[in-house]
Parts: sequence; C-alpha cells; structure tokens
Amino acid sequence: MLKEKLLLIIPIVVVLAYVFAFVSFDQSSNDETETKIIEHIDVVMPTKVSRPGCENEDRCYIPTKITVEKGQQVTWMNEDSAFHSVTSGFYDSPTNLFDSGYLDPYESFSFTFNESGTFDYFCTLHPWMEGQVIVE
Ligand SMILES: [Cu+2]
Repeated sequence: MLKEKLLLIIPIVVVLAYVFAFVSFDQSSNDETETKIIEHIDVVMPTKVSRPGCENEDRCYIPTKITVEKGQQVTWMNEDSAFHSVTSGFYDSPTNLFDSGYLDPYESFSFTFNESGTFDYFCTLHPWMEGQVIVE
C-alpha cells in the first residue's frame, strides 16, 4: 500500500520540480532582457519624421534636448520605418565628433560624451531633424 502511494507521488514531484525550474528560469531571463532594453534608450526617432513638420512640434528626436553628465553614454533608437542618422553638428556644418551612419528601423546608436558643452546633431537624410545633447 505504501509502495503504491510512493510510486504515484514520486513522478508528480519530479514533474512539478521540472515545471517550477523552467518557469522561474524563463521569468528571470525575460526580466533581464526587458530591463536592458528600457535602460539603454535615451532618445527616440519616432515614426513619420522623414517628412518635414516634426521640427515644429519638437518631436524629430524625442526628447529634442537631453542633458547628461560628463562621461555618460547616450543611446538613440530609430523607431521609424525609414532610415535616419545621428550626426554631430548641423546639416551645413557637421563637426565629425560622431556619426551613426544610416540607422535601419529599430537600430540604435550610442556615443559617450567625455567633454562638457552643448552638442548639436542632425539627420543627414532629413535636414529638418535636429537635436541637442547638453553635457554638464
Ligand atoms: Cu532622418
């Protein structure tokens, strides 16, 4: 009688242990990925900025102006369906400090600002797209 009960209980315990291990592993890896993605994006290039107009609403890069501390990395994410770039300076006078090149949809670009100052940037494909990083 006792042996029969044990034969019934052991497989159930084994299955539960497997399920628990799998679920807890799955959750922890998901949480980690999610946190990493949220943590790293500072500025977003939203949809429909490849046509003029976003500059009137300060939404070509969101936020248009960002203030960071010296030594901090800034990450841009292209959330549009068109290519965009993050290029230092102005369309008429790029400064060669940083240039992402053409960013694919959902591609990101990061740059670490090691000197304080005000750094303007723009998109080489859409001259009306302008943003600014203020490093304190
Ligand atoms: Cu653009």
